[in-house]
Amino acid sequence: MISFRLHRRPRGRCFRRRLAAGAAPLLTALVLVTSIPAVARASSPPPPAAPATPTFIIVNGAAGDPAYGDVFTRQVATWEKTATTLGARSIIIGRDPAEAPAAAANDRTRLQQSLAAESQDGTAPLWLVLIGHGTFDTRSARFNLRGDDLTATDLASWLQPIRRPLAVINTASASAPFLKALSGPDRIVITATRSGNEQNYTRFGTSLATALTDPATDLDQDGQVSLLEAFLTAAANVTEFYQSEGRLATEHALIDDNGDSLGTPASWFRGLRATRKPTNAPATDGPRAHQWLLTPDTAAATQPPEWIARRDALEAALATLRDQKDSLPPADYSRQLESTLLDLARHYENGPGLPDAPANPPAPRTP
Ligand SMILES: [Ca+2]
Ligand SMILES: [Ca+2]
Repeated sequence: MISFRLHRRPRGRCFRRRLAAGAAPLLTALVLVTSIPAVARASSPPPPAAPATPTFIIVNGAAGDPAYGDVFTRQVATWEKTATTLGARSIIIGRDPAEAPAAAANDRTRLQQSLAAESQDGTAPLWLVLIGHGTFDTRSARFNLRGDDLTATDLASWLQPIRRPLAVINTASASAPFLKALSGPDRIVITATRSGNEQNYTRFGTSLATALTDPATDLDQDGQVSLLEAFLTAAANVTEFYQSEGRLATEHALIDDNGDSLGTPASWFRGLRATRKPTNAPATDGPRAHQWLLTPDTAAATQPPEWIARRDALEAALATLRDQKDSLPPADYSRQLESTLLDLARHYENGPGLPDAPANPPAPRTP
């Protein structure tokens, strides 16, 4: 049984190991902790740490050509294995033979029914992974299924009641309109393309599945692979493919994890932090997706919920402060940054069971 809160980064263990090894003073801890990515929506209180089981709904889209069928089937198998590793429940749609009893209802209906059967509330993450082809007719984006296709509007309607943490990953061509349609609070949406007009076959899906099991995907080398790291690694590999082939890239993946309906391409990231945000976006994308782990968070699983909640709140305060950097007087920003980092450093240094006052993380001040 794995809860969403336990799917967090094992910063405590890594950080304390660093401190113990070097007997570093607090200032060193402050420097080290600056590498800790933070939470996207600092204003949101951390959800309760009650145990819960995530669900992966993995959709094997219509292949068209049998060669694509093999490609899609391999991706589905990799995602299914990831779900198993996380202790999650997995539901596969579209893989069974079309004549099988389970496929008597078409795949679109099965997806609708599967989503309707999911708990709408709680802290257990719901993952929806779409693997296949997509199309766009200048008005409506579709994900191709056996039988009736799935439109972005369909999916938005079916997901509307879902208040659980939700990640939708659409690896198909012409998938970008799904991001705008599905974006919302506590949701991560990843698409293989930046517009509906990118309708060529996408390599992002294969690249993402490969990234799930590639040790190099652990970009910050903390022993865990996050959804953000997988997105960035997959997108980078797609870019490298087109460059090495001397071809114009026909796909540009996007991620949105702050609910503003605006996606951020991988090329806007330096390391794990986005250095740009879309015009009028309230915050950068990425920190939230870095908290969704694709490998078990064994370190966090051993920490008391109170310790994890405190860590998350401090990271949230840090993320908010970073987003306010350009609007704060430099001296104020530096002072608040130092205070927050020191609190976080004390928290990691003390570990569970020891207080690290102040009891509440400092709320970044507005200018
Ligand atoms: Ca990592
Ligand atoms: Ca966004």
